[in-house]
Order: sequence, then C-alpha cells, then structure tokens
Amino acid sequence: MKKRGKSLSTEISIVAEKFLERISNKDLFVVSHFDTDGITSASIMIKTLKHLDKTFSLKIVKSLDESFISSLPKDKVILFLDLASGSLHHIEKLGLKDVFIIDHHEVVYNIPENVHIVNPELLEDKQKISSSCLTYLFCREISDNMEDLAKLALIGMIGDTLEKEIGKINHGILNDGKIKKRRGPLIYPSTRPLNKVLEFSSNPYIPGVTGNAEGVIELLRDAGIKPLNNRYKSLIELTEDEMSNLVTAIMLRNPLSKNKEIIGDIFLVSLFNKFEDAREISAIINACSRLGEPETAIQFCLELQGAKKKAESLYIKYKQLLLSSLKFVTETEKIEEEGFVIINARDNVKDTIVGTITSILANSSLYEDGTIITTMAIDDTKERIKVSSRSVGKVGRNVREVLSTAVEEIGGEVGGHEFAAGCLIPLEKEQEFIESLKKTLKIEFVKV
Ligand SMILES: [Mn+2]
Repeated sequence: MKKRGKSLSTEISIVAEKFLERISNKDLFVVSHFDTDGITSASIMIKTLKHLDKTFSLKIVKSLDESFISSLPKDKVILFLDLASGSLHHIEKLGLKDVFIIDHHEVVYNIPENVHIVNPELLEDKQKISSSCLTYLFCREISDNMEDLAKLALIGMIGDTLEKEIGKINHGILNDGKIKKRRGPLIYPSTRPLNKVLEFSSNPYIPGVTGNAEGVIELLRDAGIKPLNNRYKSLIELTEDEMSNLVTAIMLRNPLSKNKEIIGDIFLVSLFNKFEDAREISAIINACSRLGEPETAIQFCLELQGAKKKAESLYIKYKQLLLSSLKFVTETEKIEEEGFVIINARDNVKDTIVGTITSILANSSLYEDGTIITTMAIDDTKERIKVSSRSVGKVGRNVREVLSTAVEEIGGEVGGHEFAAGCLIPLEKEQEFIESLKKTLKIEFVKV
C-alpha cells in the first residue's frame, strides 16, 4: 500500500473536519474494542460528544466479524475506535455509507471511498501510538477544553504495552492533563506500601525477596528504608536517595538484571481526585471488560459515582479468576509432544482470559524456549472456541502461520503476529482442529 506523506496531525485535522460535517445532520453510532485501549478511546469520545451536545449510540465488542458489521445501521455515521483496519473488505462489501476509523492496527485491504481513516500505519512517518492517543488528538481537534482527558490517552498506551513509546509522542499529551512522571524501579503498583509490593513482585522477580516477607524487610533495611508507625512508604513517596538505594539493593540480589530493564518511567494519573499508578488503572479497566462488564470500565474512566467501588471489586474477582484458571491449566491433562503443548480447557477457562493465561504459561519457566503453547476455551455463545497460541521465549516458528495452516480447511480468521496469535473456530470442529493442529505442528517441527 502506498504510504501517505502527510503528518499525523494533518491527517487528523482533515478527518476531524469531515467528521464534524457528517455528524452535524446524521446520527452517530460508535463501535469500540473491549480492551483497555478501546475502552479509554471510547471514554474520551463519549466525553467529547457530550461536550458537543451530540447524541450517539455505543457498542463495545471483542472483535469485528462480518455478521456484526452487517447488523450496523446503514443510515448512521459509524465510527470505529481501535478496530476495523483489518475489516475494510467487510465494510465495503456490506455497503456502509459513512464510516470513520481511528485505529493503529495493520491496514490489510484497500480503503473504500466512503471510509475516512486515521491510522499511523498508513503514513510514511509511522509511529507507535495507541488508539486512545489518536482519539485524544482527534477530540482535541473537534472540541475545546479536552485536556483533562489526556490521562485516559496515557492509560490506553499502557494497556497496549506501548509505555516505552510514551516519551516519543510529541503531541503535548503528557503536559495536557493531570499526569505525574517519576523515574524508578518498575515494580508495581507504586502507590502501595513497598513491603507488600516487593513481596508480590513477579516482574521483576527478585530472588530471596519475591514471596519472602523476611527477605523483603532485609532488602528495605539495606536500602535504608524504615517503616513509620509500622507502615512502609510507597515507591512514589521515596526521596531520590531512597529510590537510588532501593535500585542498588534490588540489583545486588539480581546480578543478571540490567539497570535499564529495572528502571523506567512510572506514571501517575489523577482519577477520582487521587493520584494512582497508571498501570494499575489500566489493569482495573482490563479486568472489568474481560469479566464481561465493559460498561463498568467506561463508567470508571468517566469517574462516575459508584463506579470505582464496582470496578475495584471486579479487579479482585479477576485476579482470583486468573489464579484459579492458571491452577486448572497447569493441573489438567494436556497433549504434550516434542516442541508443543495443547491445552483444551473447554469451559474451565473464560474465552476472554485464555490469551492472558497462555502468555503467563509462555513466560513461566515451565517450558523450553521455542515450545508452542496453544490453549482452547469455549466462548459465551457456546458455539465457538477461542484458540490462543504463544511461542515460549519468542523464538522459533511463526505461530500465526501455524494457526493459519491448522484452520485452513476448518475456516476461521487468524489474528495476531509471529509470537502470539489467536482465532475463533466453530465448536463442532473441536476434534478436527486438534488433529489438524497436531499435524501442522509435527510437520513444522520436522522442518526445523
Ligand atoms: Mn489498541
């Protein structure tokens, strides 16, 4: 596809102007993705449309497929956030008239004439930026006084694990809203008492400290950090000296770790009038959505009364669900052969967390580098299976290609990339898929 030479801001202002014109005399229907980036994008858009006194309908979806797109109202302006770049062929075929897309996923098909799209993938000066940031920049263009929404843009970046790119986006986002930044060790969350946070820290894993309350006290003593009235400071309450002593103490226990991996930017955002760790806010939003309550996630982003309590209790439930699902997949009988593992969890693992579970397994030390782990879970329609594959250590075969080959005859669209991919297959093809996947993995293994 030919790249456009324009800058991102020029693209945004052209599309924004068109958008204002179209919604001035037509109804609007917004469709957004259910992950943190999609939820924050939708929340930014909702606030902006309210500012503009524009009514609209909203739908949050796990993914786009042909039947969903065909159900969209043809007489309305449709705005897709954080998705649709891979569905342009369906949009064209189904004859949607007025379509706007703000997204950062790969653009696979030609762009139909009636589709207006903001996507850095189309530009020569391509940058890694979340849909939430794109939506924020777009909304800043169509309305005034949007600065308070910058924090949501930042949370979306973190949700899409683009935190390392945050410093590179030069659109003033970090200066706009109530955002604080501090350099320090990337242990999490930074707003809770250090002893607890260190004890449960798995990333980074600190030998002798993670899971060891006495080791934690010793480390803090070495760093010269003492409790006050029996309470330890949180990471962000530390003085510069305490912070650097803490980094040294952690590194001494973990000689393999490099300074640059342990230290990074910690972002704090003000939500419900309190500064919170942006990583934790992102995790709370993600939890609500994956438990099937994206509306709570949005209410939480909009700082509506009652939403904080609800969202936090879903977050606790989600963490428990992750633990019980992990216990299930580690203990259940699996198909294990050289180079691959297949776990058919059926309805014992929720389809929305099967990707997370597979990633945790792939990042654990349970399997050798290059092993392909595939987990299957029945989704809530009870008619489909969500399949998720990862390659351990991010080396070896391209899992997206493996899955594509395996579903060739069964049918199903594979999304993702070389080390992490997924797809949906019909439930009645369960056994056929397992056989086909085994065959593919064995052939691939011989080739390697
Ligand atoms: Mn995204």
